[in-house]
Amino acid sequence: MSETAPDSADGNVASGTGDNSFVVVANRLPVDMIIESDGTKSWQESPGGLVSAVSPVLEKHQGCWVGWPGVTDEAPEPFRTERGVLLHPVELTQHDFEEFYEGFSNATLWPLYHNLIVTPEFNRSWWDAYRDVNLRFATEVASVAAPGATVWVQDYQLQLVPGILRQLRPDLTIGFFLHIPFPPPDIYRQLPWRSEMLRGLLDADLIGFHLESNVRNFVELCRGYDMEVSGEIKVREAGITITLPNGHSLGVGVFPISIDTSAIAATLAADTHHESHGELEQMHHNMGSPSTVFLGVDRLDYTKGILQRLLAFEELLDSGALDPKEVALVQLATPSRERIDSYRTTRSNVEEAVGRINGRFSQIGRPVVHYQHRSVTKDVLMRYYRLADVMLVTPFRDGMNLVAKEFVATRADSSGALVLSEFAGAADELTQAHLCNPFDIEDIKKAMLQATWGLKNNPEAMKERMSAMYNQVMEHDVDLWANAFLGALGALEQKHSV
Ligand code: GDG
Repeated sequence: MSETAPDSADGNVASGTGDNSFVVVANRLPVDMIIESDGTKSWQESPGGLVSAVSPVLEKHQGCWVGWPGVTDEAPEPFRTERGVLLHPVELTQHDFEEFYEGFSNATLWPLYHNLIVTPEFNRSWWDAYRDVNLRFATEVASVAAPGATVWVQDYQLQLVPGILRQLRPDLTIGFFLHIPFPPPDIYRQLPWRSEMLRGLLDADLIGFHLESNVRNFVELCRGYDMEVSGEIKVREAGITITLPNGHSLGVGVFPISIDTSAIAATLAADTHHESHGELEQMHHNMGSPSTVFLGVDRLDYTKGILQRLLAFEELLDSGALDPKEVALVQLATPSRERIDSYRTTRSNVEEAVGRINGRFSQIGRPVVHYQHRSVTKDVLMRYYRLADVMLVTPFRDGMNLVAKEFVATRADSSGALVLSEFAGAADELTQAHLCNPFDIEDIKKAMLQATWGLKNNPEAMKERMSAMYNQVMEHDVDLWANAFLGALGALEQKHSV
């Protein structure tokens, strides 16, 4: 956990002078405020892929991050982190949290954009809250951004911000990046507020998506609204131009997000020290020294397919294809959106399966499934990645999935194997993984067995596969993603101002 201290001596702090030339706005700040029962307040890293990807970018630019501090009815003063990022908190009330965050963002948009894995709920008062909170975020950004600043709006919770910001501050250059999939138009069109939502987004100068298929869906939707679309889909470029009836034009492109490979390399290098003290061996020993360690690392979310991979593992143990004395599965499940019904159900199904599998196949003192419903530090997470023989990433749908890339980045020695869902965005790039259809338990089982068999019987071919994926991740890191997006945004800005 990284702790940051408010630094009220900073010149920018709390002044709201609008002198920030680069502003990122996201629903959450990269740190959450923790309030202990005695009222003591501290900060800890907030979970999730957006923070993992965007934090290193802002640290490099020494920019300003506008977002919610993770607790309701609290408005801490802006402060600068140890790494030089100015954090500008936006207050959310308990009502906002329930209706904007849990409601519209995570019970309407999240399932809608993830192809209806659960049924989205459409609730008019949640939409009102979404509009109110988007207005608040946009107003905060307008107050901190310098004249002519670049503002990078992040993700599905803030799709109205570009439109509001364009009204408030026509001088700004506005980029938008969607971290989750963009659904086929037929699904998007279920949204009762589809036109207003789309209109809000289209006031950006550049919209980025992870995948070509996301851009295709978006462009098809825009064509349905009689917008002029030109150009062709390009990767790391704004290949498509959309022109609105009012003359505003924007770029659209594929910008596959990635990970901070140099930070991972630094963590791994520092961890060599621990290894010399046998930390990794000790962890392996504590698990009962299994010959194959399977690993899952996910926010506990129904999109991630955690239950399906557990059921596949159970069937493999049941059939004797895997020997419970030889294998172990570690599942790290970070708590997420815990009050939403579908998340509660997912947790209870996962925990029931963990209990049942351990009841059926474990020895006393030697569980076959090691399950943790808490977050771990980045250092510890890296050690789990290193410990794993077979990484299991089996989402039903995922914008990208950084966990798959992080695991691969720990494999400079080309060891191990990755079982990866075809429906994770990362499958477009990590084509040497053992790909599987997460809706088909037989297919997950097949991929798990092929990976296990390959590591034992065909190590050279497995090394070639991992080495190809390692090179792919190393050559396409988060810097490339951010530089490509911001470069394309800068080029559009110049074009407009000529
Ligand atoms: C969204 C999209 C897209 C997980 N547990 C712990 C921990 N993590 C970190 C991982 C990774 C991140 O959280 C999870 O990122 P993912 O990409 O896998 O998934 P989402 O949170 O759903 O992210 C996704 C992403 O945005 C970026 O655009 O790839 O498709 O859904 O970095 O390492 N970190 C720590 N402790 C944990 O216990 N410290």
